[in-house]
Amino acid sequence: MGKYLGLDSSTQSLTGIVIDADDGAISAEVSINFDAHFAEQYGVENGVIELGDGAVHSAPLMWADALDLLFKTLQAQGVELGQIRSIAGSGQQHGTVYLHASAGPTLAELTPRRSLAEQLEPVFSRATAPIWMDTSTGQQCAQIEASVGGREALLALTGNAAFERFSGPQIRKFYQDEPEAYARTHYIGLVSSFMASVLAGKLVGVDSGDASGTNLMDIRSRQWSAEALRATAPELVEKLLPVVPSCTPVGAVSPYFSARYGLAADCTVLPFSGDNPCSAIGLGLIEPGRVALSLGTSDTLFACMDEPRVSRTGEGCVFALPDDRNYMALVCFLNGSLAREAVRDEYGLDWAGFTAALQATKPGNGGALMLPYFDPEIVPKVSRPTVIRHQLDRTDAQANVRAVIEAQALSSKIHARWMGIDISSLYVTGGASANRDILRVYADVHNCPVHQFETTNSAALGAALRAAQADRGSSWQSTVEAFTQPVAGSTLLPNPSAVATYARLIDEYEALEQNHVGSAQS
Ligand code: ADP
Ligand code: XUL
Repeated sequence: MGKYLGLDSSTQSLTGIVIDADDGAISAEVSINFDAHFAEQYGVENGVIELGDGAVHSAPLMWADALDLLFKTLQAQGVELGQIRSIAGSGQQHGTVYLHASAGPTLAELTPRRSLAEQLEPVFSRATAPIWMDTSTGQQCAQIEASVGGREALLALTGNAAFERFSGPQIRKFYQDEPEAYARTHYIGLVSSFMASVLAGKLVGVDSGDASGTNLMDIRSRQWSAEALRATAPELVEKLLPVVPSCTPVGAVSPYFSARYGLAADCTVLPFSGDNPCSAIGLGLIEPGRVALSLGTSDTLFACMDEPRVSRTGEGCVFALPDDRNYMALVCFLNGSLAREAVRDEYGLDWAGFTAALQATKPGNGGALMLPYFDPEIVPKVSRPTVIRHQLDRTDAQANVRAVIEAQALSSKIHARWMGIDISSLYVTGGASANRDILRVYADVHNCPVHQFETTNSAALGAALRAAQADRGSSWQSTVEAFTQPVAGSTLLPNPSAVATYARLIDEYEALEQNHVGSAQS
């Protein structure tokens, strides 16, 4: 029997997926929505607590509470939890959890007679945890970069520029704002390592996949960097456990879960990792060259890399892949569906009308271009809404539809160059990936086959696949194969004449972007 559980502790919910690695099938899937169950008790809305001035936190005790509810729900659905051989997990990246010295002993002595929430309540030295949506640490980012010798130096060391949501700047802010509470903190973990600690009944270190989202890890050695720690806060090394390898189990599940939910006493726990690194595994990005594109509210492009190339302009992030071998690159374009919907709505179209407009227009759009920053953009960095129409008549609905899609596809090619990857195929997911006329433009711009990929919870699936790979000692290829196949018959091949058109157009688009983006940044 090869059953494995993957958990994903995300912003709004905790999801569990059970896979059967022998059958290549998902056998159970449960999601606990935080607002639906805990809004009043923990004061969350959309899973988070807005504290003003850009500070966005959540409640770590709520995540533990949700873990009880998830196992209870799986049990009620008749899932035979005793058959699960190993559990791995994924967490929203960057969020930090602050614990007292009592955390270790409390975790080791959990009694199945009382809930996790009842027992864990006293272990937090900070009741709330800043999460990835927090933008309150601009000053700390500047201080950390300056202290290690500038942005280039931090990039070389950690693979990433200082980002406000990253754990290091968040820890520094806590140390500066609440020095006494910082001093009382015995252990600092991430969302991922906190959840793994609860499950394993002992403090578990951060894995290298999630540690690469902290501005604290040496991206090459995959260990904390003494220099980055020094630049962040005093005595930090004593508050962090060493970075752990992603693929080595940390031990068996806590007896709490065996007694309460019937998990096998020898069911192992793997370190948890970040949600994006786990998603990369869940989308089958285990070899360089294969690239995934998620066309959701925002658009995200991620890829597997065999070495940690960095984005000098701070456009993208680099994370260690939780296979203890490769790396992943991630670029997030804020104006994804937001921009597509803005154009759709401006011309009173529905998606069928939007698609018809794409079909009625030709690749290259007769030279008409758009810069589609309907909202401030992350990549390229644009601080205020900026929509530029170049040789594009605003009253021409069809040309505007093609222009927004061509802009997004060209931009995805331009801003993926730093990854140094020859993109040989694109695996596309997310709501807008249902639209094959949009995908056709991506196939032609990137000159590679585009495959549709059907998955909703790639992070939880990736975590379950990590558990399976570690337990079976199987190759990554054979582990992910059955679970990461594109939708049958979905492949779109590039059209040579359109490929040639876009190869000419891309320089013009890039020049337009460079002309306008500089002035839109201030
Ligand atoms: P997220 O997970 O980021 O909330 P989804 O991946 O579920 O988003 O994508 C939802 C989006 O997909 C919708 O906001 C909508 O704009 C887009 N979408 C759905 N169907 C189509 C379609 N046929 N063509 C283009 N976009 C679509
Ligand atoms: C990535 C990031 C988010 C979180 C939330 O850098 O901040 O994707 O991981 O899921």
